[in-house]
This record gives sequence, structure tokens and C-alpha cells, in this order.
Amino acid sequence: MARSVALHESCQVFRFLTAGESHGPALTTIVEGIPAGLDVDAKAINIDLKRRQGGYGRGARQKIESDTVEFLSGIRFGKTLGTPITMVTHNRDWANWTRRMSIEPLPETDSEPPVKEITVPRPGHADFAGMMKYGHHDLRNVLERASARSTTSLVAVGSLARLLLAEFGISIASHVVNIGGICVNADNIDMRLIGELSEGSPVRVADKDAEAKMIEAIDAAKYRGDTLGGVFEVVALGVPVGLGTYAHWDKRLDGRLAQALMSIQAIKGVEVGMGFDVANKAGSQVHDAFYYEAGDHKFIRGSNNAGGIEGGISNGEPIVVRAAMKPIATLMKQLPSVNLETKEGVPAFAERSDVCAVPAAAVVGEAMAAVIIAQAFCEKFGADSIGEMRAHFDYYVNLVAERSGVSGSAQ
Ligand code: EPS
Repeated sequence: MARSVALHESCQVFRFLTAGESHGPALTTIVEGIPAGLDVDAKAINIDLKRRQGGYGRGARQKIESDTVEFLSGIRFGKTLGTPITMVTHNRDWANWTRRMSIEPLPETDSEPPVKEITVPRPGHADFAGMMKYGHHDLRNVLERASARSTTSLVAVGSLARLLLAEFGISIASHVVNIGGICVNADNIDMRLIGELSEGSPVRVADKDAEAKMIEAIDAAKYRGDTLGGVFEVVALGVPVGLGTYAHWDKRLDGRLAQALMSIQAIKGVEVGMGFDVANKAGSQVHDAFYYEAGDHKFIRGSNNAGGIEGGISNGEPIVVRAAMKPIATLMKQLPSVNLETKEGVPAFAERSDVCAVPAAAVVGEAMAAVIIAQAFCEKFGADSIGEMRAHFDYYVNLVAERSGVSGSAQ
């Protein structure tokens, strides 16, 4: 079956757009580019949405919401049609915000007191820059969309991406490796088990000792009216060699993963593999030496400091990325701020929020990694249907086997 594999001109790029305010009626997502014929069950997506809602240190909002998706397009009889997929998650809290978040202007005859404007920005939040940029007088107009509530949509798209990747044996898991400076040594944890080990943990951590200390630290921060950040690690297993490219700056897989993880609210740093520690070591301690297993016809490595990416291309090893999340900017013990209207020095605005959302951010990190890997996968094996994509994939897997010394693999 000798034939060329090329990205079809008509193939749509895997992309998506999200919309919705935190306390508005709903969060809406439109996804394009998932091939036809993929089995999609809302239940699988709802499991990930529930995972995102969990985690020790979350605020009262998660007791109100029970996030689920409703599909409005793109799926018929449980399979994708190859057309845009629309997903909606209704905000239950909207019922409590219909006046404060009214889409229509409030009637002039309204007998209720006017909706109070918020004019004191929180240091570290989008409040100040957003008000200056858009000319708003009420920072609710900024915070409603800047809120990490919108990560619900990212998780829903990520879930679709994972369903696609699972068809080709790719899985993605995460765990928390640091909360407020309490760290886990990830080197001692088997990568194949991190999802399983961290799943039952309230702080999504694969190490019980660290778990207890992290919970204590979150309680102490809450008591002080403070918040905590941390670091999570995402691992993708089964990614074939060859996704991404060194040919263009914006197609490098590591760069795309960094951008996607950095787009999650409160993320301030991203590392791939050994990350910033490469700067402290010599080349001989950093680069992953090659060996060849003649029996299995396999190129193998003694280490994976590169985090599964070399030259902007997946190299067949597990992809390992970490992201650092700053502490949430809404502090109950408010930081000094200035009223943007009166210019008077006052405590920053505070309303119901999370003390620590690193476990939730890890689930969002998995989703964004899934989206980028699925995008790169669709670019390499582009097809309009799953069957066609599988043929492209199988053909390439055989070519790689042949390049690895397995005779007669590619047909
Ligand atoms: C969030 C919902 C929000 C916040 C949080 C994330 O709910 P509410 O504002 O109604 O309490 O808890 O938002 C932020 C961290 C933020 O920076 O705005 C959610 O569903 O994840």
C-alpha cells in the first residue's frame, strides 16, 4: 500500500473559540477540525469538568456549580460529523446574578438600588490593566471574562482532544508537585502511574507526606486571609516521534505548549523536561544519550531531560511540561490599592474566591497540552475522517519502524 500522506487542503485546522462571563448565563465553545467518525459521549467530558471543579482550597462557587456540557452541533448518534462542534455549559449561579449581569439595560423605573460599581483593582489581577485598556468604570466588566471560570471551556475542548488522541494510544495525566513551596520530588514517581496516584488526592499529589503538608499550608493561608500558588506537571505518554517542527518558529511543539499553558489564568512560568535546571548543568548531565536495542530494533534513551521534545519536535519519549501558578489575586486580607475614581488609597476589592486552585489548574494544564498535541497530530496525519487518519498514522508508524531497522515494515 505505497502512497503519499499529505495534509489535505480541505482539512480544517483543529481550533476553537470560547465565550462567556463567569456569572453570565453560560460558557460557550465552538471547536473546528475534529475529523468525522470520532465517538463522543458527553459523559467523558463531564468527568473532566468535574475533575476541574475539585481540589482542596476551592471557594464556595464550586458548591453551586455542577458543570456539564450540552452539545448543540457537530455530533449525531454519538459520532462527530466533521462539522463545528458547539458545547454549552450553563452557569447555575446565573440565577443569582440576573440583575447584576443583566444583558438588557436595567429599566429606568427599577425600584432596586443601582448596581454598585467596583473601582478598586486587586494587585495581580487583570482589573487595573483591563480597566485602563477598555475604559471601563466598573471592574466587574473586566473580571467576569478574566476569571478562571472560563477554563471550564478549555477543559471541555481538551476532553475532545483527548478522545481523539486516545484513538491513537496517547494519554495525558497530571500531578501537583508544589503548593506554596512544599515540593514533591517527581523523579521518584513512575510516570505511568501519576494519573492514578494523584487522582484520589484532594491536592492532586502523588505523594502522601506532601499531601498532608500541602493541606495544612492551604488551611493556614485561608486562616491568614491569604492565597497559595504552586507547580503542576503534565505528562503525555504514547506521543509518536515527529509532531511539531524546527522549520518555523511558531510550529515548534515546545513553544506551542508553553504558550498554551501560559494562557491559563495565573500561570507565570512553564518548563519543558529539566526546564530551568539545564542552566545549572554541563552538557554531559543534560542531554539524553542514545542507545540501540538490536533485538527490538529500537533507539532508546537513558534519561528524558529533554521532556520528550528536541528541536521543537516530539522525539518519542514522554512529553513532560510543568507550569508555575501564582497565588490567586483575590485576598481576603486585602492588599493596598487605590480607588481608580477618587484616587484614594484603600484596601483592594475582595469577593468570594479560591484559596488555592493549583489542583484545578493541573486539570486545565492537561487539557491545554491535549489541545496542542492533538493540533500537531492533526497537522501530521490530517484527514477528514478517523478511518482516513488511522490509515495515515499506521503508514507513518510503519515508516518509523523501517527507519529504526525493522525490515519490510513500510509497505
Ligand atoms: C471559578 C469560578 C469563580 C472563582 C475562580 C474560578 O467563581 P466566583 O468568582 O463566582 O467565586 O472561584 O475565579 C478565579 C480564580 C479568578 O481569578 O477569577 C471556576 O469555576 O473555576
